[in-house]
Amino acid sequence: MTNAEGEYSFDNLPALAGDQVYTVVIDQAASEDRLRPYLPAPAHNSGDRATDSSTWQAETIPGELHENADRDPTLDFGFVVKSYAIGDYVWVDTDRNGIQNGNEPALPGVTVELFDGAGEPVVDVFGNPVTAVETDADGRYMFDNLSAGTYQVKFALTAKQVEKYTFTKLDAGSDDAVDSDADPKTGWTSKFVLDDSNTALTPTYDRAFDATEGIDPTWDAGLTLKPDPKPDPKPGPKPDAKPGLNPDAKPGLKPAPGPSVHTGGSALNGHNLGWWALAAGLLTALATVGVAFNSRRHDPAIDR
Ligand SMILES: [Ca+2]
Ligand SMILES: [Ca+2]
Ligand SMILES: [Ca+2]
Repeated sequence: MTNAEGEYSFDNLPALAGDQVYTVVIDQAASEDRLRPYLPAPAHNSGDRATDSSTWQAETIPGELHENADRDPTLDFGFVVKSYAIGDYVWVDTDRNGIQNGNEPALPGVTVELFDGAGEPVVDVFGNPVTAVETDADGRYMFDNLSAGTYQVKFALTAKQVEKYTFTKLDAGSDDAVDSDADPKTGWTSKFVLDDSNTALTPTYDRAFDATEGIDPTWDAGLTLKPDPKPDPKPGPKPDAKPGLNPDAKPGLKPAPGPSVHTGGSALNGHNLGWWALAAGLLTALATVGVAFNSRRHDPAIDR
């Protein structure tokens, strides 16, 4: 077993002859727990055996280790920590069903933060602090190069966004890929684990990432528009809507059936209902025309 410094050696081996080599192999089964967070480092043919890395097994150089006390300290194995990515979408849930429907727009400019299971900031596999990101023009965000562990995402709305939006319903339906994961009260997701047990991880994604173990793209937030905060101060009929119009004409689409028009056998009686419909439309669109028209309608001369 490697010691605390990662060193190992096999001592007191018989000298080799000719092109014989010794082969060192990592016992992957016996080392399963220890190696679980790791992958072999990339093969690197630098030509410097002293500093390069072999993958799972390494051999001595043919023709060497022939003399007493010969030693080959160049059989090394580098590992990289497995890495993970998460994402990926913030959208406007127009129909408020909590599901990402195809016709619903993405929401750019939403701040997304990543924390560990204790709600503390995290660092990536390179030791760099993981800072907040904003959803892009497609409503997408991603955190890449994360180490295994427990995480939480927070969708943090600005004061302006809070005025306009509220989070849609949580965990609607049965497909994590198209639901919303932000707690409507806090904007935080539930805690989730990135490691070999995460079944949402996929290597197939429409954007590039570096994580060795894939991306879990199921951490999303849907937002719905808040109702207009300023209700109509004058609900119901608006008697002053079109000042100047004859009250008979105000309803717009239906000209008031003034008795003077329909009685007395004037020329207007010969007009059909289609004409009236056309006149009504003009009343609505052009108030001044409506006024003129009404004043004619009530011309006593025509009435008779
Ligand atoms: Ca080496
Ligand atoms: Ca929807
Ligand atoms: Ca989701």
